[in-house]
Formats: sequence, structure tokens, C-alpha cells
Amino acid sequence: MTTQIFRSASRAARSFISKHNNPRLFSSEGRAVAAAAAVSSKGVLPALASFGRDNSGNTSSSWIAGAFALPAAAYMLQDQEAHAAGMERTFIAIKPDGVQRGLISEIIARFERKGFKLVAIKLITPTKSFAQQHYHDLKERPFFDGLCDFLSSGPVLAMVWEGEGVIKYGRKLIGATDPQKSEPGTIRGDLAVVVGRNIIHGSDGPETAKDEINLWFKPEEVTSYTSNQEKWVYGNN
Ligand code: IDP
Ligand code: MG
Repeated sequence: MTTQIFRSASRAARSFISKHNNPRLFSSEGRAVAAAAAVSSKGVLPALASFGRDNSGNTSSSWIAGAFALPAAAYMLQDQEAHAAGMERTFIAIKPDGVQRGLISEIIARFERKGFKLVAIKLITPTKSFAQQHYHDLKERPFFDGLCDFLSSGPVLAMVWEGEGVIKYGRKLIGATDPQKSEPGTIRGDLAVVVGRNIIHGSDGPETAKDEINLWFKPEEVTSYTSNQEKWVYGNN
């Protein structure tokens, strides 16, 4: 019975979080929002709030008393949903050289094995003007034209990855812009040799991540789901 309550509580909370998946939930108040929503007797989760009560609203002896079940449910939420506090999304693209060299699975595996979650993916060949928009901050650089020609020369695997600290750590997984300076163990360090063919792009900060995700993906192309791994990837002791 207790397990059933915990499972239902957790399911209800996850459903609440994915239905209300907006940046505010990914703020530092995320944990409080999730826990508060689940334990409020008049809140957005009436099914969950009614645990331990019969139809008249009184505590039912057939249920584990609310005094135990609700704090326990809140604890489960803290355990499983605490990571919502630092959640971020970043835009990652495997450029035409990475696609042509058959490095898609290798690169995706590195993000997956780390514990990050793939929430959007598509293979597209951008037009040159789209490439110019993507690299607009580099338009004064001498290599800008060649870079945009290259990005639009073939299929690019565009992705959105989600996870705690994924914007900054994604850049660490990728390595320095110039593969000659990338550390071994990084994607560019292990798999690329020159800056003009450094196989992968990753957003360099929260603002660019937001802009790039919006440029490459329609909102409905970016999914929200709870991965079964999350309770093992995230947690506080
Ligand atoms: P990043 O990809 O590590 O964020 P940026 O400075 O934003 O690096 O440059 C975007 C892309 O432009 C690089 O990934 C690389 O493909 C290309 N690039 C950067 N610097 C040079 C250069 O000096 N010569 C040729 N291409 C360059
Ligand atoms: Mg950049």
C-alpha cells in the first residue's frame, strides 16, 4: 500500500512537472514548487492531496494516515525531483564533417553516458542564410563566409540535450574550439585535428542556448519526458 502511494505520488508529480514544463520550474524554486504542489490539499494535484482521506474529507483509517503519507510523498519528490532546480537545455549540433565521418553514435554516446537526456533531434541541411543566422556573432571574422558555406554543405545533426549544468559541461565534453588545443578525452581532442573541421557545435551560454534552440527547433519538436534513469543520475544523500 505504501509503495502504491509513493508510486502514485511520484507519477502525479512527474506528470505535473512535465505538463508545466516551463523555465520557472527549472529555477532555484523548482524543488519547492514541486513539493508544495504535491502536498497542497487545495492545490493542482487533488488526486494526490486526497490520499489518506475519504469522500467526506476526513482521514480514512483504510489509508496510511495523511500525517505519514504526505510527508513521505514529499520526501520522494525531493529525492526524485530535486534535480529540477538546476535543469538546463543546450543546443548541440554535429556538423557535416562529423556526420560524414560516421561519428554520430560516438558523440551521442558520450552525452548519454554522462547522464544527460536527449529531448530533440533531427538531421537537416541548413541553407547558407540559416547558417549565417546561426553564426551571426562571427560575421566580422575572416572565416565567416567559409564557415557558413561549410555548415550548409551537408546534413547537420541538430539536437537539444537536457541536464543539470549541461550548457557548461557540454562545452567541456566538446573541448576547445581548436582541436590542437582540446584535451584528450574531449570530443574534439579525440576525434578532430583542425579548427575548420572540429565536427561539433555547442551553445556557449544560457542566452545562446535559448536562441539556438529557438532557431533550430519549433517548440513542439522539443519533448519533455521523465527518463527512468533520472533517480539514479540525480539525488542528494
Ligand atoms: P566554438 O565552436 O568552440 O564555439 P567559435 O569561436 O564560436 O567556437 O567559432 C565557431 C566555429 O567557427 C568553430 O567551431 C570553428 O568551426 C570555426 N572557427 C573558429 N575559429 C576559426 C578559425 O580561426 N579559422 C577557421 N574556422 C574557425
Ligand atoms: Mg561558439
